[in-house]
Amino acid sequence: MATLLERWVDEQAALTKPKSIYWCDGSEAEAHKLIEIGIREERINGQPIFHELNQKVWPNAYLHRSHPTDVARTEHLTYVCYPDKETAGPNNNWMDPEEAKAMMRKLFDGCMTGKTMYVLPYMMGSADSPYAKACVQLTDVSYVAISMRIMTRVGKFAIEKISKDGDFVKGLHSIGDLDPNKRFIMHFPLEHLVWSVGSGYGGNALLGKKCFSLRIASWLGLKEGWLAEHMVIMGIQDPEGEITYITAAMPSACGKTNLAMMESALPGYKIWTLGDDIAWMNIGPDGRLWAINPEAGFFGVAPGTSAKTNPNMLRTLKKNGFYPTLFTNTALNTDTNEPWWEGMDGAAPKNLADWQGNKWSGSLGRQAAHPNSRFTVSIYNAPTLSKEADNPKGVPISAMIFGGKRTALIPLVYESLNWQNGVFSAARMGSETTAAAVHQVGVLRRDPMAMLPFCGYNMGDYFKHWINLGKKMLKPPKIFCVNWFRQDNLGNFIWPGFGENIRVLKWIIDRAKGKVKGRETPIGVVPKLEDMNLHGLNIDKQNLEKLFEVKLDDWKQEIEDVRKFLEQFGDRMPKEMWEEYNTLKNNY
Ligand code: GTP
Ligand code: SPV
Ligand code: MN
Repeated sequence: MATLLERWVDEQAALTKPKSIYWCDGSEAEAHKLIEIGIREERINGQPIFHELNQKVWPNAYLHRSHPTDVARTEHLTYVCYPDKETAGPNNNWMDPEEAKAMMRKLFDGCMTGKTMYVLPYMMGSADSPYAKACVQLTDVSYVAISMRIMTRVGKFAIEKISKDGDFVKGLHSIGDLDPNKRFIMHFPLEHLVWSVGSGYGGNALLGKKCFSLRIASWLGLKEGWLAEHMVIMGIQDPEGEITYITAAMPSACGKTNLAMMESALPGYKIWTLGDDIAWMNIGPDGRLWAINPEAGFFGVAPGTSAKTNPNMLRTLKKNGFYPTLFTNTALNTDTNEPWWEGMDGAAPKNLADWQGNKWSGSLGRQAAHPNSRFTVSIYNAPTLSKEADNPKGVPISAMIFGGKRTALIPLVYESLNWQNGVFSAARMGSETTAAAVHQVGVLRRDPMAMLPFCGYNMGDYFKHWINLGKKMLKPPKIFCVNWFRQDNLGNFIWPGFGENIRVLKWIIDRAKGKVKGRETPIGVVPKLEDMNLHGLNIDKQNLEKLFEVKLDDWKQEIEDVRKFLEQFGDRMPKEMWEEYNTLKNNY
């Protein structure tokens, strides 16, 4: 008799009408087979799906060029569907579930004709973790199938878990005809279901990532008492050998991956990586907050990645690991058959093909690699991988960091006064937009907890959930805000960033352990300069002061902007947020 899973797959096949169905098992042989199919058979826009790169320098690595209109998440085409609009909140596009399904069914009808449907049974979280979830994604593109095999744990164990639990998270994906007018990413949180059509790009198409592990999981977290967050998980080892675990939330393309894999510029300190994008956090039996990374790979921004900024990532990308490594929309050095992007070491090679495969002339200031070009690589390739990365219980979190891209106003680092005050600091966070989504880049927008595009329900309820969880924890993590991106009068970043960020992390763990005092300001505690290790940095006094200044006049407009943002949530906004708002306002 057909299982629940088989029945569901059959139903989707009846709708999408593929020529064949292929059940993925996660094996190494399968990876080779899928890559071969992507090189020799499947086409997007008439182009092969994969191009084999120089295997001597980049073992097991392949270049993928997407359709030129399909290069980033499309937030305006992303919906959450509940029977009532209020539950989705002003932070989401909303559609009635029945209406959405009727529309999507038409787009899915026969969309896999002549194609293979790949069935990917996978786990988010290591299979033996009580916090892990079993899922299945269906897709009609080998690129998506290979990417899911890198980013999640694909294998039979997921099928076993599904038959034990009788439940799984369902994802149906088709690249469709790539018409941007027929591109939709639809979430049905009440049914643990995602339907995505018309895009093959990362967060639109790898449904285990933003769609499930944030939008649907945040809803499950609200119902079940946990948090699904857009956060790095990392361990910071100090010179005494003690490891402190922290998480850090930053909007897309604002520095998470670089932080998670940082090579410390301070001797004696070492970073251990557990995750670079998503954290699921539960209150453990000891009353502390414990975090697991549901993912198993990195889908990282290529431009700016170099031996200077992120040597550990280059080691990761060049390692000959179990899984293939993919580059998407980078440029190609046509002499050496190696990937290339802006901000890689050295000058641009003489003969480059741009991200669309055309000869690059370097003229008109056009970039050779797409600004949102990315790599997909297994976390198990990382030399910084924490030995706790697969611990089913996760790691206990001592501090949480929230950071955005702010060229002015926000200090390098400050600490909130307590949990409630910290939740407010995170909720009023703003950041300048990046190329990770399709929209105008460099515009300041409010992005609470770096979750604006990913919170799968009304953010008023989300803030309340954060406040409530704080009350349930015996020892809530300390909350900090950071900003690596403050600029001087000439528009240069003041702070060197990358490996030097360890200086800020050191202050953070020193504070978490109660080792240093700070200076109180209306927004929280900033470091006293003498407590920051700044040896060997070349920042002039005026700029140094700017990094830590909290000027009353400058904050007026920010506070006004925050009020407007919070007001959108009406009476769903918890009173604690307004208490904090009024305290901040009255301090100015
Ligand atoms: P997503 O994968 O979209 O979630 O991005 P992310 O938050 O992981 O950002 P990532 O670490 O990939 O960095 C994005 C861009 O910011 C890259 O071009 C980096 O080179 C740059 N960047 C990262 N850290 C720093 C820093 O400390 N200082 C400066 N100036 N730039 C940074
Ligand atoms: C992000 O945009 O935050 C990413 C890339 O991590 S994506 O998978 O497209 O969401
Ligand atoms: Mn991200």
